[in-house]
Amino acid sequence: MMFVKTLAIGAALVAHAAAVDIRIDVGLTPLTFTPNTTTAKVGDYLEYHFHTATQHSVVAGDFASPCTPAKTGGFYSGFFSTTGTGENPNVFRVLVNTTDPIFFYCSYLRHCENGMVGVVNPGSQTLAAYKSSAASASGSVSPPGVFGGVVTTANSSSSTPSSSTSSAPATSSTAPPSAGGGGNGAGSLAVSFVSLLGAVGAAILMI
Ligand SMILES: [Cu+2]
Repeated sequence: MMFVKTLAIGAALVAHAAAVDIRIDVGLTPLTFTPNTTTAKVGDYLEYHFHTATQHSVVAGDFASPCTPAKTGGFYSGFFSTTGTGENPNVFRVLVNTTDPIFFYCSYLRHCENGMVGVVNPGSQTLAAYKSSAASASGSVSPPGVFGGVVTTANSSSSTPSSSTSSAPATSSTAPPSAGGGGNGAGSLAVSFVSLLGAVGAAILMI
């Protein structure tokens, strides 16, 4: 009964922990989103990290009309650049509220037409198809102002994913020794149980 209760609590914890921050690097290599294809659940956050002194942005678009903003919903980060080293201290965070495909592009100059596009939860509409029709788009449109997400410091959110990815293995590598210690405890318990059985056996034999 207690075991079942523990399982239920464990499952609840897992369900809570399920929403994740999905890091997408912008301009890490020229005219790219990395990754440019990803999957996300409702409740996850897309977190765009901007690189390079060249300006970039991210705009949610419609599959049918590449390099122009989504007609409903969507988001726009505004333009970001860096001093040339590292990433911009600010990130753009977008709460995912659908499992439908979300196409997005960079609206700076001809970056979209030149293939700086990405997608979350692609379906039958592929990124390759979006990219190829973007190549012949007549221009790239930036919405009038930032919307659909939050510009925030990367401090908490960017260093957490990177340090948690690097510290997570450390945590799990420290976990086995302590589990091993527990194992040893269980082992000595087992040994004493076996010796107890032996003693009982001996006692039986002696009768
Ligand atoms: Cu760009």
